[in-house]
Amino acid sequence: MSRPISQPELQTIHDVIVELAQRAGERIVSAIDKKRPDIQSKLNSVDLVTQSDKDTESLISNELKRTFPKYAFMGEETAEAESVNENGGGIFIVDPIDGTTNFIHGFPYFSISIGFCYHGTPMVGVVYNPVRRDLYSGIRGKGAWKNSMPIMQTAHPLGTLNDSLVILEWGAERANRNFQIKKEMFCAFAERARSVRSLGSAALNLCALAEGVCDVYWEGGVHSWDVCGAWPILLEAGGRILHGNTDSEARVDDRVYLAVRGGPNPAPLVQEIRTVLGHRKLEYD
Ligand code: LIP
Repeated sequence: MSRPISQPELQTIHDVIVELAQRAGERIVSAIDKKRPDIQSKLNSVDLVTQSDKDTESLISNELKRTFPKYAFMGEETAEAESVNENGGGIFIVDPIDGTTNFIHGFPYFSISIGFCYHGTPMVGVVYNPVRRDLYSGIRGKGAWKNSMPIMQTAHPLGTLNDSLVILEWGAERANRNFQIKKEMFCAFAERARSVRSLGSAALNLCALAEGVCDVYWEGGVHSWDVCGAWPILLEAGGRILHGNTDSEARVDDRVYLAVRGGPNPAPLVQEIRTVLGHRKLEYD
């Protein structure tokens, strides 16, 4: 059995990645000011990457490998396979720009997301929106913060879907069974919820739940780098992240998530969403 990781070590990791996310953010914002980003497509025409994504990942990976050589690194732009439990130890999981499409369009909802997983569990996370200069962070067992102020769990109970603001994302698929399910669920939520949002950054969506400004997030197809940085933030703010297809607590690489904000009495809302989902299951390799 390897040793548990100590709170002082988690705090050190937190402080380093906060500083790094802010430094990366300044670079990304200065790239916006200079020119339209250089865009390339990955899986298809809606799955995009820019030179800023690559440069930012390289800055973050160089710094983390230099500062914490004993821990592994996985980033969206360089990962060859998704593995969150590297050698059974610690791994940094990074999305250099979560919300690349928003970044390309200048829509100010994208973030640098840096998470640290230990034995497959997200323990520390930072999500930084460099346009709004909103910095969210969390350490498991210690708390979550926005711009250095503690994020307090709301006392406002979760209600029904009818009382809820729901986030559903479209991802990078446009013509398969998963996309069909997302279309059906968009309509189902639109009919039943107070309203539906699709904002384009999984990391910031989970932070919106942590702050209590949205109630539900449902998405499939994202990866551990999209969610790992925000994971400890939402859990420390009292929220829950469940597998999107089953009743179990989610693992960071499940790729299908149903998350709810903190607050008393989440079970009836989760049950209502499960009933609306019915037989629909999003499937990813
Ligand atoms: C994005 C996610 C978003 C999802 C997009 C994309 P990226 O991350 O955060 O929720 O719907 O397809 O994966 O690719 O901008 O880092």
